[in-house]
Amino acid sequence: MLYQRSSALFADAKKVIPGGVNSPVRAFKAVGGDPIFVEKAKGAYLYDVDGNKLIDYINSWGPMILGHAHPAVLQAVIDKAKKGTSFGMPTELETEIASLAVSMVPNIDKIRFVNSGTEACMSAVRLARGYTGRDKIIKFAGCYHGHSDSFLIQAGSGAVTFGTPNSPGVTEGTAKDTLLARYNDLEQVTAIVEKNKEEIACIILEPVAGNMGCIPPEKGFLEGLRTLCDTHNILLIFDEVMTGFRLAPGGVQELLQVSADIVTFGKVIGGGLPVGAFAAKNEIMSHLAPEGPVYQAGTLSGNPLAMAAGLAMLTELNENRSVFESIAKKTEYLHKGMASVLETSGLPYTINRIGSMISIHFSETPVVDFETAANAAAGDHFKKFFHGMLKEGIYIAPSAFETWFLCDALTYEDLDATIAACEKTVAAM
Ligand code: KE4
Repeated sequence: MLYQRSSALFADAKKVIPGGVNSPVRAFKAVGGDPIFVEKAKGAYLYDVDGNKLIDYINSWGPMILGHAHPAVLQAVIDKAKKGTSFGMPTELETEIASLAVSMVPNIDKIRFVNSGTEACMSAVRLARGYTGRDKIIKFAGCYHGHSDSFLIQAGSGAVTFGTPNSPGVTEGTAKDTLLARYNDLEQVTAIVEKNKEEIACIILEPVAGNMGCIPPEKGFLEGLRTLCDTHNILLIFDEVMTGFRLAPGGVQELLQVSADIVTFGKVIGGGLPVGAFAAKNEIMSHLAPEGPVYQAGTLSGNPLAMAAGLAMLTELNENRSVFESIAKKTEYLHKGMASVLETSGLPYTINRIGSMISIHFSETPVVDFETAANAAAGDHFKKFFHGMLKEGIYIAPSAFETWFLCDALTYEDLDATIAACEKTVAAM
């Protein structure tokens, strides 16, 4: 595989875009080398500017659950674009996609569309604070809810601490209201709540974590958070930007039968166009402007093209619900194939998987939180694995702190090719 043109384009990009990318994770900083520039994509495949064809396990970080350039999504956008691209006025289309989303997802009466997962999570926290009249939030080390100030707080060693900003520009004033806990550690969260009685507006988490690799909740964790929130009148926010409309039509609330008070969405809900959303029962959503006092707004929120893509995507998923089992089976097949290779490699490894989300960690010990994920990511095993797979034409996340996202356009031949690539890669490590 040659990447000359990608490297040349990257050099050009760096002259006019900070770091040459519009989102840091794309820059390959965690694995080294120059990022790959894409020419086009179709189904399960990426075609880069050097003419390489790659099997894609990122799928734009989740949205492309049916594969790239899905005909129904493309046609919807093309048809809508002919009628104009943005009005800043309500359209019937927004009601259509809102109604469909509300019919698919448990425990929500209303949904507000925004333009990114960050906006959805930021707005959900503001709504929780406005609804409860409380200031503090609890988040979990290793969970990512976008780049809003309140979320860019990282525990030191995973111990509970008042957040200290880990990004310049996040003020101490903001950080003090973000309390940090360890994922899957219910005891610790309970202690934080006890210590901050009546001050916590919400607990926000990825109900299945995907930003420290894929880390499913341990048995009882989500249920325990639900009980804790009910006892202390705290709102439970499920950040389903990754898991929503991916792990089940109704997301994790449906898959694991645990209810959230507010749910946030992104990625799949936009079918690859910029869409985020947050949703809850009317009792909470009625606090949102213009109905209530909690302000939130956006020029391009509910944009016709984005709504058309999202509606086409959700319609496909709603009408072909066997897709969810199909990609879960493909993910299980891939898991078993790679595990059989890694088992005899002599390398320490563990594979986390749920539905169509999967990640490999080069660690003997189970990866259940940020600390164990960080320990597994130390050293250069992942970096070698990433580049080895890339050399074999397989594109996985360029960071150990990401999950892979499978799409239903993958064939079992693609999966076999991936397992074969894994075998060659691991043999050379
Ligand atoms: P966006 O603002 O990037 O649309 O969504 C933020 C977000 C919120 N919540 C969860 C659970 C997320 O995973 C994300 C964004 N995910 C990353 C990938 N880990 C997006 C990729 C990127 O940052 O470029």
